[in-house]
Amino acid sequence: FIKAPFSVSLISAPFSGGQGKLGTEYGAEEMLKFGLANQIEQMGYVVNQLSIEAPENLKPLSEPESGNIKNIQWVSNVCKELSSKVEQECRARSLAITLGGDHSLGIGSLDGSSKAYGDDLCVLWVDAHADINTFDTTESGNIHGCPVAVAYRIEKSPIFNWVQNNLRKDRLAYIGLRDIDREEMKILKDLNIKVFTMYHIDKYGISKVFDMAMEYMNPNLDRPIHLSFDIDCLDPIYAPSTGTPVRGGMTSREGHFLCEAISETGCLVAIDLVEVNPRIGDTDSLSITVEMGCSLIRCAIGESLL
Ligand code: B3U
Ligand code: MN
Ligand code: MN
Repeated sequence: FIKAPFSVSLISAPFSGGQGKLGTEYGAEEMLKFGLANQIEQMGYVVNQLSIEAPENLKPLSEPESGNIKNIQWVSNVCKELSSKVEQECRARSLAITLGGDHSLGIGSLDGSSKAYGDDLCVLWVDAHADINTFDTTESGNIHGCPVAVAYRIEKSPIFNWVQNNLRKDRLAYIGLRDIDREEMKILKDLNIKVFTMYHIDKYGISKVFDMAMEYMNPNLDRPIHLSFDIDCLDPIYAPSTGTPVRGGMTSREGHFLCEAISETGCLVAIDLVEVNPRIGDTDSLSITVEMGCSLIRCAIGESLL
């Protein structure tokens, strides 16, 4: 793939049906209200602002029988819509930034970027959680705990038949994990997926962890990277307004370092910034979290690099 100067596409995805708490659907709106588009323009980028079709319009009249899985058809419809938007922006050689919304959207954004870039695509999934439950293993029934399994076709539900299977598990790495379900642990081990937990960050430091992730999936830094950033990878001190906070997370600097390091590779082609929930916590929590989300995005596209 050709590394080239990018324009930036901000794709609003105001959807929260991948989990049970209302509020995440306002994440994108709050980041835009904080001035994200203007901030990115100030950096010298051309910014295209778009939005997926309103999720309410994509809601099926009824959901198929699906055990405890919540909103399965709705999530599928919304992700399919997001996939086409992300693919379109990637094909136009624009950096596709999906502003969530909950992390079930990752099914759509990964499908879109991988359709545009093919199986060269490398994915960094930065999260407190592994999000790799299948519809059989999930206890919560929340699809935001399953997007990796769906996108990589570990979960083969016919509802998600439209998901193209060209993502390679050997070009996937996790960073920041600290809340992994027992069944997820088994999947990660069986499929030999590369995982850097908080333990590895503590042991080696974030810089070495990033280098090891690149050495594993992108040793010559010549493959495109999709960064799927769940704000709950950070310690709740730095990102309190999120649905499933887990203590003992990454610091603000560790999060920013990761984004800066990715920016420095010149390989970044897509970002998801998900799980900001403006309805959780007070106004201080909200502004801390929203500002953090915007700041991380700016760093990932080169704000603090000379
Ligand atoms: N693994 C649990 C919890 C969880 C996953 N992602 C989030 N929470 N944000 C589940 O529901 O699958
Ligand atoms: Mn998470
Ligand atoms: Mn997640």
